[in-house]
Amino acid sequence: MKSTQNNMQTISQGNTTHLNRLGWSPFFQDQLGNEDIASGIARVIGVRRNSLVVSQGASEMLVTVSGSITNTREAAYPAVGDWVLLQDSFIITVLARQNALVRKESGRKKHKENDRLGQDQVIAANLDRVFIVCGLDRDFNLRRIERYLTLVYNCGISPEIILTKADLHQNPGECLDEVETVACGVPVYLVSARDDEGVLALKSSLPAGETAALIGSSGAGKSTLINRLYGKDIQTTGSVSENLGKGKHTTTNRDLIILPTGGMLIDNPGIREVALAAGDANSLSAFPDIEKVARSCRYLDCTHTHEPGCQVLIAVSNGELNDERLKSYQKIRDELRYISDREVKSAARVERERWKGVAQKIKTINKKKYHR
Ligand SMILES: Nc1nc2c(ncn2[C@@H]2O[C@H](COP(=O)(O)OP(=O)(O)O)[C@@H](O)[C@H]2O)c(=O)[nH]1
Ligand SMILES: [Mg+2]
Ligand SMILES: [Zn+2]
Repeated sequence: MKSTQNNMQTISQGNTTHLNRLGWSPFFQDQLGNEDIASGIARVIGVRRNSLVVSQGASEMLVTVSGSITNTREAAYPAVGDWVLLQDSFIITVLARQNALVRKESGRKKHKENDRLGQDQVIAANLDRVFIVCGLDRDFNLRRIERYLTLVYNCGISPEIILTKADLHQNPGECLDEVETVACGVPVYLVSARDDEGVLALKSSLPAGETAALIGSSGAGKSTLINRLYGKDIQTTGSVSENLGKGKHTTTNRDLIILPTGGMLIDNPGIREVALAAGDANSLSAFPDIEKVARSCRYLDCTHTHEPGCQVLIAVSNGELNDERLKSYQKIRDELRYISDREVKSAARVERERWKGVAQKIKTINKKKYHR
């Protein structure tokens, strides 16, 4: 206890005001032990192929990851938004995350051959909010929004929705109404390149010291929006940058942007496939309307596909629930079941291996005993 207090003093004498601006909080402070006093604290604001950009509030630097971290699981590797401890220009510790936006690694085909799912990939860590960005052009898709909502809820973060390119749609208000039917109370913002109204509303909702991540398809307008919120073109936008962007993400591009107003935004390269990571298949926060009706189904484990006394099917036939939305719900639910089954199985396999090892040891011990 005493050492923590000493430690706090040491840090507060240092650069804690700078760190607070980056979102430093007691949650992270409490993780520090006495031995950390000499280390620098920093937040990851950019991830490059072989290095990371970190900020200490007043200064930024390029660092690499120490060997012990390189060898850990993908999910434990520092991600944008992580708080880390530095020694020289090495990251030696990644502090425990308050939360993380996680999805399955893309390129599942590669893993299919091995009959296993991709690893969890951390998109961003330590977030106050996540904005799902969707353009009112070809990008507009309610089913994809539902998948994103599920992804974010499953990470324990409250999602919000931003509809961009309102200027490209004849009747953006109609889209807004449609999205509100799947948003179920989640805030929805409408923005356009043509006017400032929506952007200003969004801007005023971003307090200093808070971190928000933007996710959505490539081309949805995330970087354009960040530039407008920033008041200057700092992120590359458009299809040209997307083609160049693959693996060539230049160092001029930041992943975590600190707005002049103090709020922080995490830009993300477009997600081609919304691959859900694990989540509770029996409670889908993105579908409160369906789950509410489902509570009156005759069977507790009703799948809402054929069961007699299924209130969900009745609601669909009455037109109270949308059929497409029910299908989307069932698809997501089945997917999450599949993922958690796989994870349980692989955990069971690990356990079996462990016991095999233990049994082997016991055998050897017994052999020694009896052959004495
Ligand atoms: N008409 C219109 N075009 C937009 C708007 N926002 C973005 N764009 C365009 O959409 C393209 C992709 O935008 P970008 O910000 O790079 O998308 P990102 O991949 O999500 O970062 C660019 O050519 C932008 O100029 C908008 O509100 N209206
Ligand atoms: Mg972009
Ligand atoms: Zn049912």
